[in-house]
Amino acid sequence: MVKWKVYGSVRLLVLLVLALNINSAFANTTSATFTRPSPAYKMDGTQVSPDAPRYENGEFRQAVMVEEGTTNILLYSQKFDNTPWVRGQFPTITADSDIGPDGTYTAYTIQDSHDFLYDYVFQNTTIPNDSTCWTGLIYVKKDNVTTRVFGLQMIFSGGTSSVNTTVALNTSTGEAAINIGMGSYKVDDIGEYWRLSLTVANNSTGNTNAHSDFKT
Ligand SMILES: [Ca+2]
Repeated sequence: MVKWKVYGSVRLLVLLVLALNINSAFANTTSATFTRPSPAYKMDGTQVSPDAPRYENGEFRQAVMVEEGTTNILLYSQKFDNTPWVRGQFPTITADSDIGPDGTYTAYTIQDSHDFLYDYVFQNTTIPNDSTCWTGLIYVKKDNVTTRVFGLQMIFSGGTSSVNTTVALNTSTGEAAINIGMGSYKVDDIGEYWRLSLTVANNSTGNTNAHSDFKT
């Protein structure tokens, strides 16, 4: 296993994704309707109620965000001290210890406890045996630490050919790179946070367990 040297803590707010229910519709030429059966999140992590459109800054001021339907399959995706989440190497987790990207005091602090071992938090989820692309998304607070490498990882296993991908993020500069496996990633600058997402395809070889983790 690759060993990353890490100091300090990482503050983050995770919204792990996976999803469905496409649901935006514009009715006719004289009036438009918008429906969405579940809550959604703006770029800054603010939750928006069902059937309420999300407005983001676009090229010509505010615009309605329309995306493909998604469903978050992770449980307690902003509460890392709840049962579905498991700690590896036992990092210290402190709930509601900083301001999150949505302005609420709900960010968790993950305190790294080993310089030369990963400290990680993960959750396992069942996924279908197909070639669906899955996206993990996490908000990580910016800092000036240049020695830390933060990782977001997805492992699909249980079949004859597992998938294992990690994207590493420099929390100081926002630079990122895939350092294990194959996939695509994106980093958005959201005020005090980096919004890091990783998209990885399953491979129809029998993998039905999705391990999602973040680590330092
Ligand atoms: Ca560590």
